[in-house]
Amino acid sequence: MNIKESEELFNLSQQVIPGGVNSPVRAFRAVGRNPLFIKRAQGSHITDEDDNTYIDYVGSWGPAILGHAHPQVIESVQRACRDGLTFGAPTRKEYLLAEMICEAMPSIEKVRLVNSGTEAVMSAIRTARGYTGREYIIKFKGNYHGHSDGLLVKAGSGALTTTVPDSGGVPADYSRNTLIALYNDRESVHALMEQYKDKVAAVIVEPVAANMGVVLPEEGFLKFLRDITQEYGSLLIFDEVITGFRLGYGGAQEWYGVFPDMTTLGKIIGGGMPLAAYGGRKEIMDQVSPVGPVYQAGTLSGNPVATTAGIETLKLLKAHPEYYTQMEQHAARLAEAFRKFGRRKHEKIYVNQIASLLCAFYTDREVVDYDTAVSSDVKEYAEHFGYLLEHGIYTAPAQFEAMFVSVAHTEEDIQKTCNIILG
Ligand code: KE4
Repeated sequence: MNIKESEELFNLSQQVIPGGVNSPVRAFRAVGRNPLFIKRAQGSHITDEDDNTYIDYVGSWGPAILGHAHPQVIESVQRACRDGLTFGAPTRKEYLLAEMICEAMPSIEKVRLVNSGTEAVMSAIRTARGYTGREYIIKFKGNYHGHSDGLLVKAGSGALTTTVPDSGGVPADYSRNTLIALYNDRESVHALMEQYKDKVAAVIVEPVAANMGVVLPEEGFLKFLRDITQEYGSLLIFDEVITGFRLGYGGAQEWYGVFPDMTTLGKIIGGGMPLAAYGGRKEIMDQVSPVGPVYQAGTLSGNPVATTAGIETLKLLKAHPEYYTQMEQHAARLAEAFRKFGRRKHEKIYVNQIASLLCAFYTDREVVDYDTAVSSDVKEYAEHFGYLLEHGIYTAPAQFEAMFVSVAHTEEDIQKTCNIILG
């Protein structure tokens, strides 16, 4: 596979950008290769600087649910650009997109548009603390909510519950108010709530975990979180940056019928442009400036070009519920191909799949939480990743991510991918 241009660009890029990338996972370090530099994407395919083309199952980590460069989205964005890129003033489109989000997820009565999932989660947590007057946040081991200081934490060496920073540059004190529970482990949540009682502002959870690979909530786990937060007067925050409009038009909260107090969104709602959001009940969101005392702001928040891409994307998803059925069927076929590969080669493979999200873990254990997810053999993953890439299939360059199927993946793409998975 000729990747000369990518190699050259990678050498140059590392001189002026840390690791040659603007987000660590893109560096391909987890799969022991140098990254490909992508120059174009169309539908279900991406093309690198050496004109190698791949069937893309990363989809920019979720936003490209319609496939890349959907003509209706592109045309509307081009038109919007001609009216100016940014005004720093309220626009009709911010209202329209906010209205669409509230209509899709009734638990969201008011929503604030921001620029990234990190910013959405950071702001949601600040709002939860402002609304409750409490300081502690409970998150789950293996859940990722962006890179704000208070969330880059790991279990402290002593008690499981307290945390220490999990990144350079984060003062120890910043992790003091972040507690860690175990995904799908009700007792770990109950113990924390009992210990911290009326000091917990919120529990934040990925309703379907997609940052330790894909791990599904066990039967009743989300309902348990809904009940226990209500019991202790804490807020429940669903981080739906990945699952929002991905599992279905109403996200994980519609899929599971569990409705949080606050929701964070990103990726799909920007249609590929930098746009994210946090929202919830009116009395919570009215804590946010300029109405309430919780400050949050942003020069490009609700940007007219980004909101155009988001509106067009959501319009297409809403008008075509059949898209979700198609994506789920295609994802199920890919999951079965990975399982068949596992059985045939006596490899250890365990696959989790829900809607258009899936992940193959190279382990013989059932992957139901963080510990079973990390039992996966990351070398096996890297090896299969390399085989797939060299045969034109672009999957996540790290085990603890997800595969994303889009509307643009055709029957032919799926069949070809299954054949290559099976080798
Ligand atoms: P961003 O700040 O990257 O827009 O969103 C942070 C975030 C928040 N919540 C969830 C559930 C997320 O998955 C993310 C970001 N997802 C990663 C993929 N695992 C983005 C890819 C990357 O970091 O380059």
